[in-house]
Amino acid sequence: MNQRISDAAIAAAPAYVRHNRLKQWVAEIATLTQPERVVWCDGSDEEYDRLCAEMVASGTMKKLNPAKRPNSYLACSDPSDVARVEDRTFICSPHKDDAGPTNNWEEPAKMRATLRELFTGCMRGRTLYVVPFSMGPIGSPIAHIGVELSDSPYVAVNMKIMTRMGRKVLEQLGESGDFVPCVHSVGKPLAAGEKDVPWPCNATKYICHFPETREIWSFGSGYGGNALLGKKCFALRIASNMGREQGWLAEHMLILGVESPKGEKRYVAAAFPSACGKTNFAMLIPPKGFEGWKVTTIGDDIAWIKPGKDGQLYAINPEAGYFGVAPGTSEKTNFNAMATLKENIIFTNVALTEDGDVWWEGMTKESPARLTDWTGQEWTPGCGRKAAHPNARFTAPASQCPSIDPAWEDPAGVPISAFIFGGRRSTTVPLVTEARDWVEGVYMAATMGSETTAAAAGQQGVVRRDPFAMLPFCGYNMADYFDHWLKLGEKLGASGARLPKIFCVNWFRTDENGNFIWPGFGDNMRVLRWMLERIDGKQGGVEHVFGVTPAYEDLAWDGVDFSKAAFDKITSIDRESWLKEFELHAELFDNLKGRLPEALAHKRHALKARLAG
Ligand code: SAT
Ligand code: MN
Repeated sequence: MNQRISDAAIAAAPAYVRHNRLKQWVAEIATLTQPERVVWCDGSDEEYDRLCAEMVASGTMKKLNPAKRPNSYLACSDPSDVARVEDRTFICSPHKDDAGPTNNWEEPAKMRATLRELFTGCMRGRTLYVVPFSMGPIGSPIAHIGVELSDSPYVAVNMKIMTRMGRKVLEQLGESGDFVPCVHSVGKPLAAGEKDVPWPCNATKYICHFPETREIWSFGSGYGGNALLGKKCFALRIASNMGREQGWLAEHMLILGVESPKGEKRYVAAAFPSACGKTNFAMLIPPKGFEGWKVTTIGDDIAWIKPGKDGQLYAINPEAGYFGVAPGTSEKTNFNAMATLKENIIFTNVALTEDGDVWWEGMTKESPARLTDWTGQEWTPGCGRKAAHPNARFTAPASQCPSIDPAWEDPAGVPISAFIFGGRRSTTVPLVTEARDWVEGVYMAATMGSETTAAAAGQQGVVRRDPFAMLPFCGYNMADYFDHWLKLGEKLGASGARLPKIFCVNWFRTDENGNFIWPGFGDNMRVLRWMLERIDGKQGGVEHVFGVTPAYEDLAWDGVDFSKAAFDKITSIDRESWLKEFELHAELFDNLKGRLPEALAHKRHALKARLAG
């Protein structure tokens, strides 16, 4: 019987699959998981249409009204499977210290035994999809390949949008190319004749990474980063390990281009925690008063950054689509995203309108009079429930974005002039601060804090340290990660290359009534412009305790009424709050002690002394 499954898995491989090790591995996993059949995905539109049609027939997805939202679907998940599960995410490095105190760790052999048990027969009654994917333009020296074996057709179709997926990847892989093996199961085998549920999943969940062998195993969830393994699991947790070994960076960053009216173009990369508006920032439309300025999008979530021959850092977006937060997205907050969402979209956990379109909180000022909410219940405006889940998402092809940068598929990547780090902080952290040097910038990024959001299961709105917005995504010891950043800066600096400038921002400060002070969205352009002018040495700034900040006059205020009083409020540095903040930095550092780079401990002392002084 097992031999039969293994033979069938190999027999199912199309003739263009020439990679024997890959075929062997697929056969092995098929033997372990015992699927009904094995399908090798070619990534074609026909295949996508067929899988979607099958999911419509099985009740996993609804086809939206083609007159309103052509070629688009709505999937609603099980209410228990709506976000990343950080407490079920494991880094299984040989030594606990290599995962570090900010990751869950399990001994590789022990975790393998657990997984072997869970995966045995876990695909019974289902199809195993072989999903080959490239993170980054196929053939780019910055790109890397993975193969996900999944029993979820929802995963297969999402991977077609989110990555370069299918036949062309296997052709690139050839007979012996390297790939990251990713195994995924929703963890709900079907007995003979058992009827499936619309969103199969399992209460037991494991999202496991083996940095040493660069493998990913995910069990029990069909949602987002738990299941689309190219994203957080590969492009951040495994790739951060690869980057550390090979001298590059895998970061939780958007990448955007800015062109001035004079035609000068620069690219910046910006890190914010999940669901803090990265997609909005990446697709920013310059506000009134910025005529002639242009912002273009390379990526909205992840950046792979490698040093070029000239010592400069070049970045690609390893993804090919956006898995963006729907609630709060509107023509006002993100016009380009709304334009991107017109057709060919998979929506997850948003509400369905009576005419077969989608809706979510914040999409329009007035909510429709009647909806079917994400749980399938009838919904009316006063009913007291949200129509869309707060972590509802859209999966959209990047190529449909009106602000897409012409170089977004350039295999060489784009040169990065600045790194921006931002948390969600209602207090304490000023609008923008420029680090005076690389070490100071690394310190700022390392000590970033943020209020938690619905992207992860658990409590929302509590401040936690989220270094580099990588807390849930760094695949090794966070202290070693800081060290990697410091060393890379040192090395590039020594080679004479001009390092990107580092800035820290906070769009989220609130007033006494809890309202945001900074308008955000398009107005972030004002801050962005100041940064670019600083890079070119054309702009003033005021030095304060931990960096350089613009004076009111340094920002361009054309087209907006933002008073000096409001500016002072949003840029103020409260001594008491900062003394407390430095204590929180100390707590983080203490947690990482042993491996924490000395330069950061020194920096903390120096900054604190300056504040006290
Ligand atoms: O990890 S997800 O891809 O589900 C979304 C996120 O956290 O940014
Ligand atoms: Mn993210």
